[in-house]
Amino acid sequence: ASEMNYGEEMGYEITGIEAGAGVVSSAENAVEEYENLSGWEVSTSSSGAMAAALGEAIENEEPIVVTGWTPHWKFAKYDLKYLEDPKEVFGGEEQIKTMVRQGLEDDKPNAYKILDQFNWEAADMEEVMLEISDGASPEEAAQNWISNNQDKVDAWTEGTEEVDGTEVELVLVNWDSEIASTNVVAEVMKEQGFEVTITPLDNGPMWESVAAGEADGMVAAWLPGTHGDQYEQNKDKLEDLGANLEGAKIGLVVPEYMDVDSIEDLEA
Ligand code: PBE
Repeated sequence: ASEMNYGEEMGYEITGIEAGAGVVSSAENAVEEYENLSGWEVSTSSSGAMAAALGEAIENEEPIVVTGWTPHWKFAKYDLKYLEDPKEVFGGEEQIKTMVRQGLEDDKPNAYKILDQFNWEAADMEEVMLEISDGASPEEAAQNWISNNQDKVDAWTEGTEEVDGTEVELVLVNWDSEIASTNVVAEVMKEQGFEVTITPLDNGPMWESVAAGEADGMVAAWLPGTHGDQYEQNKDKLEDLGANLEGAKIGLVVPEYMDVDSIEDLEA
């Protein structure tokens, strides 16, 4: 266990992100399940505010615990570690999956096929995220990735035909990872002649809008754990197009310089 009373220094606060995020619910469960976290709170704000707080703490070598996830650019920029989670509150390795509305295959077969064939790796997503965190616009970072990875993109559009202005609406939550993936898919579709709208929502409404057929689809379903509840509630009204990325993960993340390795090391 740590010799320093990090809890007091951090005001017994875990720095969270958007209130509807799965990783925030998991962090709240962790506060319930780990006795040493009794009296701690998970603050909610936004992914951007979390990243800013993390950067500031690191600049001052202060302790901080954030709700973190992989893929994310923060691991490329800072020396960070996941805290061990012996109670497995945050679950194991996850997939990011693509969900579309029912009827999309009949209505817009080429859009459906691109979404079905979209898949990439954590390193790809991280490349796009890092460029955005360094100041590029999401569209610009997406286009740069596309021009450097034309072979992968060709596999996503294989067997599809170009269209003339067919509208497609994609939904997302403004998490850095999903900004990257959704913009890459959108730029690829635009090159194929689609008119793509990207609408940011909260997590629950993102799932519900696809289930209700108001949006065509999303590439932001973290399963089986993070969005397990949303999936259960909406799965009968959605079409699951499978994984677009393997090896995702969520958990509590701290700077390497902190003398803690496990959630159980955090002090009450
Ligand atoms: N995240 C990123 C989301 C899923 C994608 C881990 C912040 C969440 O916790 O719901």
